[in-house]
Amino acid sequence: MKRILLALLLVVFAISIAHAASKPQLEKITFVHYIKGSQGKPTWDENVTDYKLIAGGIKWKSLPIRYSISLHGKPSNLDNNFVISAINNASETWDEYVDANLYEMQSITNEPVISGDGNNTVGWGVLPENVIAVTHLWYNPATKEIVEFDIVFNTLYKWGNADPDNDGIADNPDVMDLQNIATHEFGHNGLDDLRPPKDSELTMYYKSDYGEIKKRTLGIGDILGIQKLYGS
Ligand SMILES: [Ca+2]
Ligand SMILES: [Ca+2]
Ligand SMILES: [Ca+2]
Ligand SMILES: [Zn+2]
Repeated sequence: MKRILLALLLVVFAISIAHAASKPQLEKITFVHYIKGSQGKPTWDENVTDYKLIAGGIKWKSLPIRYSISLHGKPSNLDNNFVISAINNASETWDEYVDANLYEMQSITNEPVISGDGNNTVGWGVLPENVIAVTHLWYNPATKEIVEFDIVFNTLYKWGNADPDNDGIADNPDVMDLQNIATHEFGHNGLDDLRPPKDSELTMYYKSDYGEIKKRTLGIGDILGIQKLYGS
């Protein structure tokens, strides 16, 4: 009798293990990017070495991270070529600092961004008015593997190119710079927001504003963080 019971227990145990293995319990995390309130002049620079990993170091385990750009809900003032190049410039900015090919654009789509559909998509959607953009991640907490990311830019903002001549000096103070915000959001594939005021010049600082372009280029902390995850 005891032996039968033990055998039965073992079977139940084996089934529950098989079940857990076939259906990983994924978790979702969302990063919200806020518009800045009025602030004094920053006294820090992008040599700050801070970075913060997410949930103990979740990351992509197979590279490159392939993504699609969605033109669904794209503001009508933006032409497709500008959108595609601004977003690809943003992802490639991270690529430059790791040996591996980190990001690769896969396709252009007219489907909306959907979190949880298994596709990595970058596009537009309606968000609360103090939110510039969000990044949604899905990851497996057991393996620390990120399995999906999506970026949503808020359609309520006036998007554009704040530095059309690309000389590092903003010329259009009244547009939300697409490449600037996209660079920050791509960083969330392993890097968390930084909130201390001394991190305000880094790409992973949690707030931005109209006319800002400083997040287009990585600071020291951003570089150390991405290399910690994906190698130098
Ligand atoms: Ca690449
Ligand atoms: Ca998705
Ligand atoms: Ca300029
Ligand atoms: Zn963020």
